Amino acid sequence: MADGRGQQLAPFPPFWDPAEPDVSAHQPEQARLFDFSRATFYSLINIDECATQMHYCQANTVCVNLPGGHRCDCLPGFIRVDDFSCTEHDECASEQSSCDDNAICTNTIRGHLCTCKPGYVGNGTVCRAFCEEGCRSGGTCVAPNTCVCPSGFTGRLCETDIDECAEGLIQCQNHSRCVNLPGWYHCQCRSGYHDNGSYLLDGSSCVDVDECATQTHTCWNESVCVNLPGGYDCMCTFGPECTGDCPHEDGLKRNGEEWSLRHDRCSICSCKDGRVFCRRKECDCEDPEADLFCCPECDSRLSSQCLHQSSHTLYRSGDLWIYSCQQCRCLEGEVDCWPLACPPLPCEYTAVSEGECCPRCVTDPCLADNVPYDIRQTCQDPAGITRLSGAVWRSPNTPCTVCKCKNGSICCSVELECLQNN
Ligand SMILES: [Ca+2]
Ligand SMILES: [Ca+2]
Repeated sequence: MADGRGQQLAPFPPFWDPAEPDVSAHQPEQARLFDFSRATFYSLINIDECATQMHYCQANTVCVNLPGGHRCDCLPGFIRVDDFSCTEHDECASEQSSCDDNAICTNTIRGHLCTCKPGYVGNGTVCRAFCEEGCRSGGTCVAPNTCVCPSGFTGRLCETDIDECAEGLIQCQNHSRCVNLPGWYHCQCRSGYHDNGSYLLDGSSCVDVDECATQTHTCWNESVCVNLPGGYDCMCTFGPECTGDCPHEDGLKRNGEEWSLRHDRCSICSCKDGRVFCRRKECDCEDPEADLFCCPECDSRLSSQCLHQSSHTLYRSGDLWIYSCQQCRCLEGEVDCWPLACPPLPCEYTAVSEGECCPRCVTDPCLADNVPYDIRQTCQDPAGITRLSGAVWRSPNTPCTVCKCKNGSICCSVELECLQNN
């Protein structure tokens, strides 16, 4: 038969038609005569399938005739594969198969088959977990539809940056403030402070700017600059200029006077003892007269909200977020974006990781993506050939390995696609 089952060797002879139930009702003896099974039929006529070559026994078996059918017994020392065949060895049971841990092993004659389990893809020898929507931000697909995210990212597909600043995961030292970046964060020196050159991650390398020594102060004539942590002071003790008044915008502001800047109506400045202090006007959202231009966070009008570029998140006027390596801001219903400011790096080699926007320091020049090729720095490959900086070559022994000379360092990588095709 088409399905190869040994028990169904020939169609049942058409001498009993179940569509005629009246046969048994009116002629019971005749019905009883026909009421026997197929097996009984074959045992009665006693066909020897083994002798007549009507059996389906295959490799490494011996056909055994039975009343009403036959059986395929394994030859001594052989192991069953299925009803009709046996093999000398079961690699699947003895764990000698070449199947991946995530493959199903099927024993066959003279070998075995490896098929990747559902949710995994590959040739059976190598099965890799498959994530239908992929993993973002450099995440790794470790199990079907399961991503493991690199540090700094979260979410089902690793699509969400962890805001280390908002979640209080890190503490920036006093003289710095936390700035969130995709994949990480950085502690930026507060105004009046600058980095001493060691660029420590927690901001503890932020030191006071000496405005007096660097001549960046604005002390007037006879007043004396005095450096202070995070700022400076102008001391005027002697002379006709020591009125405490402040020269400002081509005029003179009196000591204690307050005013708004001509080009920035959101600021408020004051003169105190010869020094000008400017700050943003404070916003009181309870005040119905609040200037919404200066205080966008007080703007609750629907028309002032913005829709995030890639999601259904609504932002209020004044809100900030990061999108596509840009800092974006919602202002009265309009989204304004500008490139993200990246922290300065004190190192020679840097690289931008997948999903991130700013480069980070790396020690290995092979991992760096900022190597300026210096033609004087050559490499000697294992065969003794001198390669120029920037040169790319394949090793004759391992053709799937591609090497590159990066400023004196040989950087090799294996091409996975090449390995799979060879
Ligand atoms: Ca972050
Ligand atoms: Ca200072």
